[in-house]
Amino acid sequence: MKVSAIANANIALAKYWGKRDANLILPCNSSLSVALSDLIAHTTVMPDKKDSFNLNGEEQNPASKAYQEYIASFLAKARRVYSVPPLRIISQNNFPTAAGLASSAAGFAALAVAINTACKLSLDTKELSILSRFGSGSATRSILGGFNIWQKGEKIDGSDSHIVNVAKQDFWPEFRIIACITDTSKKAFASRAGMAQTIKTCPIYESAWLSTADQDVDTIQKAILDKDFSLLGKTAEQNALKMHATMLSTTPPINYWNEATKEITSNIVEWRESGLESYFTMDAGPQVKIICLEENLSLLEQKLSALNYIERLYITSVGSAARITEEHLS
Ligand code: 2P0
Repeated sequence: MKVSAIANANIALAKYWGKRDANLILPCNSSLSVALSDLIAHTTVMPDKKDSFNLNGEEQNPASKAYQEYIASFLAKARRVYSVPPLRIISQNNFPTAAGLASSAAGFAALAVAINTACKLSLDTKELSILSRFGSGSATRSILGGFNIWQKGEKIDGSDSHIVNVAKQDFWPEFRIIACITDTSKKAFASRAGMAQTIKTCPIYESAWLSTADQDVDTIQKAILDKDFSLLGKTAEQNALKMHATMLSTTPPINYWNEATKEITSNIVEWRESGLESYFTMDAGPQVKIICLEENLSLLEQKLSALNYIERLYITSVGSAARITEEHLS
């Protein structure tokens, strides 16, 4: 029997950067994200003779490093806790994969939700977020719609490192996220390796990042609940820049910035100074995500469209929770 699920990508307004336990995928700091309405992973699972994985129409080699590190490792961890038979997994993203757009987050959230139904596990939201975390840390935050915290937790078994909802999808209808795609090639430095290298070599990881990361989550949570867009935007932009400062001061430097990201981000600051309020954030890739309110969207879209380098703009609002669908992939 086939079971399919859909999950939305999320972007962190307060980022996750660094693991306290690489095997269990437990973070050093809490993070807070918003679900993106139009960036979606669709995943179908069915019991089979052995595990296999097809991503975006391409059969993945089970001996490859990526398959072992992500799919095999996820299934092995899931099977330590739950009864999961060998599975055929088919997954498709409607946006670029592994380019800093949270494709693994949406993909593993959809996979966890599909497995929950296929294997009759009856998991609640918290348990689903822990299962999806076995695949990728940021997937913890793609189980629910709206605005969500991935609480870092304190326990060594990770049982308190899960999603906590801050506000539901319909809480802030005017909130918009524009994803500016500047380069769709796979990233040169995978975030998993990048985080480990940052913890190992970055001299400012503790002082510039860890000492303020959880405080940023609290500030942004309050800004969401108060609908204080300026406080939210300012804190999110600063948080992203602090994360990129730790990346850039890692040895060797992890640099996700290109000419386009520099042009877009400096324009956002300039336009803001002249009264057009928006803020930027960037993840482990050269795409720039801009947050704004609906009232400024069309002017921003117009100005961004006139810039060089942008390959594509995705305009999204606040997205929904991961869910079962009757549409199956084959
Ligand atoms: C985030 N990123 O909070 C941060 C910001 C990238 C930069 O979560 O190793 O794919 O699978 O837990 O979740 C990307 O890292 O890493 C990420 P793993 P993941 O969105």
